[in-house]
Amino acid sequence: MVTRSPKGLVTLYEAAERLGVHYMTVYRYVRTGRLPGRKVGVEWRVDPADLDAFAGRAAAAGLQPTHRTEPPGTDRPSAGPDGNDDLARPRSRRRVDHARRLVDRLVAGDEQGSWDIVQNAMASGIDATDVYLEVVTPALATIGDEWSDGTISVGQEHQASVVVHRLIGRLGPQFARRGRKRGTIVLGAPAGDNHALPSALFADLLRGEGFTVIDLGSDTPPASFVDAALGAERLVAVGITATALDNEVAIAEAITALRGATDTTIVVGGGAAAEPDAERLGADCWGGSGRDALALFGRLADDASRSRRQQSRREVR
Ligand code: B12
Repeated sequence: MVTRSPKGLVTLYEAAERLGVHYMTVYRYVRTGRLPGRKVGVEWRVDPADLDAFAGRAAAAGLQPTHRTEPPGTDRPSAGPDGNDDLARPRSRRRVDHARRLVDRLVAGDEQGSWDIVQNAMASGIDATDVYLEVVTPALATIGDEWSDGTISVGQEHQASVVVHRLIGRLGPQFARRGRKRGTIVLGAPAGDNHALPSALFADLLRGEGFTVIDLGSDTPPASFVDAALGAERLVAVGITATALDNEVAIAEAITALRGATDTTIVVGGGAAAEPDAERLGADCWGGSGRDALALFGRLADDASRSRRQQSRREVR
């Protein structure tokens, strides 16, 4: 059954079906910008015209993918239009679909099996950041889709979430950086949002970029955002992680409380928010997710340290 949004956009599942590649391959095309995608809520959708253009480029490059016949989960290689993807590689160099394998182990609640997949991915040269962004995040997106279409149960989704928390616990030390920190980021999900994994994972990515992170986790009361911001050393920004839909009132309340007590920069990000939402709710900006969000916090830290330097020069004069 193909799920269409009102504008005729198609899901990543249908895009994968049409291209004859694995779901995870299409997800990667979209996340890396090779295939234009739009977020509807927290799910990606693709315009069929973009899909046709993409398939045309693949055909022109002599890499027209064949139709998929294997069930999901097999390690079928995939093709891309840039001549630099899996079908173009010799068999020995084909990339194992770590994300799909991880889905299977997570849904089974198998921590050791999940950890083995993470370790295999790292042994094959994927660093901890890419394990989060290219393996764990797409695996969770698949689990969300499978929960949504009834393929897996709520219990399996919960079990998978618990295992991911434990994977994050094990991977966390990989993101420790020595030396002077770039400043502090306060992160948390707004009140009523029970998703703790997005900020936990993003906190590690920020730590890997040299930040101190105070992660308040899920369901954070506005006053706790304020307390954390006021107590933070060299605060760069407060990031509000929005994953649950229809939770705008809580996001706005957190922003209002922060505005009343601090002059910090407030960034909204995560799967349930989009740029116009963030601005409408009173945030300074929308941060997106993944590498774009990391780059944004990097720019904010650079701006903050520039203005601190200017301030101290003014004080000297
Ligand atoms: C795990 C999970 C849960 C777990 C959460 C467990 C936990 N401890 O976190 C539980 C089971 C509790 C849960 C509950 C619900 N969930 Co849920 N959940 C998920 C799932 C599978 C994974 C979420 C996740 O961790 N993703 C991994 C993170 C790393 O991915 P990400 O969000 O893209 O992460 C990036 C950004 O968040 C960014 N980032 C993080 N913080 C910040 C901060 C700033 C400022 C910036 C700039 C960026 C940034 O960095 C990350 C890395 O790039 C998603 C599926 C999905 N597509 O994500 C559904 C999903 C989010 N849930 C969904 C739903 C519907 C629910 C429930 C309403 C279900 C229900 N009926 O009870 C409840 C909501 C409860 C509530 N009030 O919050 C829907 C959301 C609605 C939609 N269709 O858009 C999804 C998309 C599933 C689906 N496909 O339908 N869920």
